[in-house]
Amino acid sequence: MVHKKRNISLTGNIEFTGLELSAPSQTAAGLDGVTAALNHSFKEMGVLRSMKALAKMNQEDGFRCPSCAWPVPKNPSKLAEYCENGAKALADEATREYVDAEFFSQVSVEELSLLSDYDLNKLGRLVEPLVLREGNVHYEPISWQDAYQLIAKELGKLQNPDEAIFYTSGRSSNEAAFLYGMFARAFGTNNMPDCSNMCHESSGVALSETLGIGKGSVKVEDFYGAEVVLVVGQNPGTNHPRMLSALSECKKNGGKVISINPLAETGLVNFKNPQKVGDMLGSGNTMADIHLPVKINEDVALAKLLLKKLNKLDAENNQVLDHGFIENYVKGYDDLRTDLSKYSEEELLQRTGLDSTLVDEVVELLANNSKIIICWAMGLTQHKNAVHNIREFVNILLLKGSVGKPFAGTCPVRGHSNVQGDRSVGIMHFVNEGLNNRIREHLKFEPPTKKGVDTVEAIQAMHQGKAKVFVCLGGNFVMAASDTSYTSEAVQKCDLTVQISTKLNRSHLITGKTALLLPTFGRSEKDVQKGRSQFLTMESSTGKVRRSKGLLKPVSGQLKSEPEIIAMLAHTFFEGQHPVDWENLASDYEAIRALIDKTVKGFQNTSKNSKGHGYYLPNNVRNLDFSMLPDGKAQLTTNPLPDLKLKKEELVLMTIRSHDQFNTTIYGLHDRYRGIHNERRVLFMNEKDMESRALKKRDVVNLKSSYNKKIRVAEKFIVVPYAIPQGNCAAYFPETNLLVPIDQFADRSQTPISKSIKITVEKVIA
Ligand SMILES: Nc1nc2c(c(=O)[nH]1)N[C@H]1C(S)=C(S)[C@@H](COP(=O)(O)OP(=O)(O)OC[C@H]3O[C@@H](n4cnc5c(=O)[nH]c(N)nc54)[C@H](O)[C@@H]3O)O[C@H]1N2
Ligand SMILES: Nc1nc2c(c(=O)[nH]1)N[C@H]1C(S)=C(S)[C@@H](COP(=O)(O)OP(=O)(O)OC[C@H]3O[C@@H](n4cnc5c(=O)[nH]c(N)nc54)[C@H](O)[C@@H]3O)O[C@H]1N2
Ligand SMILES: [Mo]
Repeated sequence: MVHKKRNISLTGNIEFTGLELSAPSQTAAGLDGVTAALNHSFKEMGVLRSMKALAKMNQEDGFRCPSCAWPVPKNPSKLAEYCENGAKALADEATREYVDAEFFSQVSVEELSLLSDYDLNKLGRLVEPLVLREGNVHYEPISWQDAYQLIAKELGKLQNPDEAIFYTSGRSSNEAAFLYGMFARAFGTNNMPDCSNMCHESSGVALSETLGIGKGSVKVEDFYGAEVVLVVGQNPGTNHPRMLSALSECKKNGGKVISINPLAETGLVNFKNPQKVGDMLGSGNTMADIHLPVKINEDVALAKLLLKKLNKLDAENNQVLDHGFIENYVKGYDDLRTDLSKYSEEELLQRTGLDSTLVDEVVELLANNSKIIICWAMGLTQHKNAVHNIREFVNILLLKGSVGKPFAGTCPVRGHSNVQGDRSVGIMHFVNEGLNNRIREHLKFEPPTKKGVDTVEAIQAMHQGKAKVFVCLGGNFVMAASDTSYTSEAVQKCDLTVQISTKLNRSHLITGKTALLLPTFGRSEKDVQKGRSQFLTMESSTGKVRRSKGLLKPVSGQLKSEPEIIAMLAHTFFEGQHPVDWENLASDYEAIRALIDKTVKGFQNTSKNSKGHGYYLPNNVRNLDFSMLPDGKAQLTTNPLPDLKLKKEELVLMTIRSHDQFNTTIYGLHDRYRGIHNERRVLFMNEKDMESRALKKRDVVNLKSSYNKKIRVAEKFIVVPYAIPQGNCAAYFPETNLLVPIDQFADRSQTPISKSIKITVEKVIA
């Protein structure tokens, strides 16, 4: 698999790294977690730099953790409000390793592409602006001014503003994302795909149409008094470890936690809170009271089964569902009952693959309690019927009256640390009339009114030659998106690609004809403008806006902040002739926040209110205001069962994260909790499926997907027997993204089907 002109590998050399297996861990975090985190930090950052930075992570006067978007509670642990993976994210960003122009003059992009993603990331930070000129294979230095001019010139050449695409990953601040979104609009396009399109877009669609807001409704404190918390399709022990502290608190107060997941993920089995000395010494807390090992993509069947059983119990005593709530706030109850009557309990149970006594235990908990929170992540959002998955779980909350009151509600657990804020301040490919009106009023320019492209459509537009300039504010687009070969062809057709990034990744090698690499600060670094050190703001998963202020000395004097880069690009492009004074915004973040307050609904006096604990953005669900929805009510919905049309030999593959990665950034080669050491190319399989295919532990297989007669292959994975439902299997992303066809995505949210890919496995004969 190679680039036609530059000879770029999409995978790096595929070599095994020495798999060792152990039994999956019984306990998450605890001392092992702290040791792993500190080892990693000290190695990457040095002891002093690590201690200094870790002491300020998630503290009021410090910076927000660059890892996930889980909120910081009101009274954070004084010393350590972070987790193992937060510490790893910090160490990874604040590493002392770097690649400069000298390095790139010696090593070509073709040679670099032979490295694995793990080795590429290890090379370290980008420290000066670089350009890869057409036909060349070596990046060379370029001044910031010339880089801005080059982008402005290429943008100026376009026939139509929709030939440019502006991608955003979720690590940017509100200030940077706001400027970026406004620049794209001022330039004339809504082509603003973002990582959300591959992530929680399905949640946004499902929640907007049922509850009137695309975000969750709970606050972190709601967990403390919840009676039942469902954790569906989410692996918090690895991806949101601080959430385990909230779940522990919930359990301490008598709440029950139910995990719905094909895998018994470690954090949900047992947890030792690294912030509590007692916990560290003891055996930890059993986290999930009940674990339902549902088959992949059978969550609608399970939710329907729960709804049916709850309805049946309610018919007996009228006390299981909240009829007052349904009467006042909810539309669609009769249709929902009619829908449920079409399915038999046996059929639903059989599809889920679950034991009926476990399901009945969950029904009993749901029947007898109403302070219910449902959390979910990628296990629900990355399927063809993802929007249905989420709507069916919202049905449960609505029938129970479990929204708009304390200790209950929806909790889509966000991924990137500011992915929610980016959307709030205007990163979206669709048109928001209200926002457009406020842009006209306060920014005094005419925003475009035509819908832009999302991630999938962006790739298609580039592939068809309809888009020629591709700018990325962070991220690793080529590796994160589906259909790696197709996506890389698409990006390589562009005239210019621009990456505003912290660390080296494969999207810096798979580029347009000309490519720019613009290095920027990480979260933890000090941002000084006009002699004053600045803060930025971010929004957590629960809708709270808070400050973030870095403290470490930047890895290089040549870095610029994201807001400065975007503002100076806009200033260069418009040559100072635009109603927005971009040049001034480059160094005056207070002025950016003042514009956000005026233009973005819900933001108020952000410079001041973001201090300390920060402030919550308005949320209609918390006030039981559904006036924006049909009949002014929350909507129950009916959602058909999915049909993957599996062939007999096919398995359903979910592509998941190991414990040692942040999305496409690979920190290490272990997945400690699942008992995998020193290897990423593994395929988790049910032993019966191995048997029926005559496969043994450690056999090497190729994974093949076949959609619309096209066969895609991911080579060389080592088979590992694992407790996973029959017919299901799992492997890590991004190595498996080349199996997902570009046109296989969720209905309406267009999120790639990364959690239900139909594959066959074929033994590689050595
Ligand atoms: N350390 C670390 N933290 C992260 C990230 C990271 O890569 N590393 N990524 C961040 C980002 S951007 C995001 S979006 C989040 C992702 O957080 P998660 O969604 O927890 O991440 P995944 O590894 O994709 O895990 C999906 C989980 O869903 C389960 N699952 C898969 N398919 C199904 C299904 O059909 N039904 C059910 N019920 N379960 C299913 C899998 O077994 C797995 O436990 O984490 C964020 N935080
Ligand atoms: N098969 C499969 N594919 C998936 C998923 C899956 O579960 N399975 N998950 C999807 C999900 S949920 C997501 S969110 C996407 C992630 O897609 P992206 O957000 O595009 O990818 P990341 O790997 O998070 O991006 C990492 C890069 O961001 C840059 N970076 C890090 N910090 C900063 C910063 O502060 N500023 C700037 N400017 N750059 C920074 C670094 O250069 C780093 O290499 O992937 C999606 N792809
Ligand atoms: Mo994500």
